[in-house]
Amino acid sequence: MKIIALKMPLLALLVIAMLSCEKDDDNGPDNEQELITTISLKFTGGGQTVTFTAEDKDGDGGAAPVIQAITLKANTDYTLSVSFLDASKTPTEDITTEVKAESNDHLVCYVATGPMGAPQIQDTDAGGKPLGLESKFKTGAAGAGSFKVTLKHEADKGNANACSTGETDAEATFNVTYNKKTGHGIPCPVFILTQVI
Ligand SMILES: [Ca+2]
Repeated sequence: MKIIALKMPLLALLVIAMLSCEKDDDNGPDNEQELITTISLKFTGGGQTVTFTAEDKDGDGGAAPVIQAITLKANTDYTLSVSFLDASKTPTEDITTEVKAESNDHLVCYVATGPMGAPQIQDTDAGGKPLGLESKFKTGAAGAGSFKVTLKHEADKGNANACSTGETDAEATFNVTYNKKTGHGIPCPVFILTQVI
């Protein structure tokens, strides 16, 4: 999972400002930095709503991110709502609001492997182009796969490979299990640790 500051230009300006000012009594850059520590995925379908998160509270380095394993029902229509949070603050700050406010500069990209259809983006930015905070998809047969979520900044939405452009604000890859509708309930989520790239 990759976690970096949401506003790199702001950080760069802060650094320049600090270098050019000998006396700076203002708050340090930590108070200005916007971090995304957490990607939260809310799936609604098959008569239930389930939420899974990928979280790295101390950002790059330090403690490894904790990425929950996703469990969904096979052959089921789902809607997906994704949120980006900064859980290093108390209370947790919802960065999704900022993503929406600067919707033209953001694009959420998804890569699914295994029996899961590619999510179809349902929402648009201020310019009518895809945003990706809301999407829907249909799961296939029972099985397993992975699901990568990436928040891109200043991607070229006119590019056929828009998700290959721009900068990455946050990214995580979840393991996904698709269960048959057996009526025996769903297994408890399995927590795994992955190393920061
Ligand atoms: Ca970390």
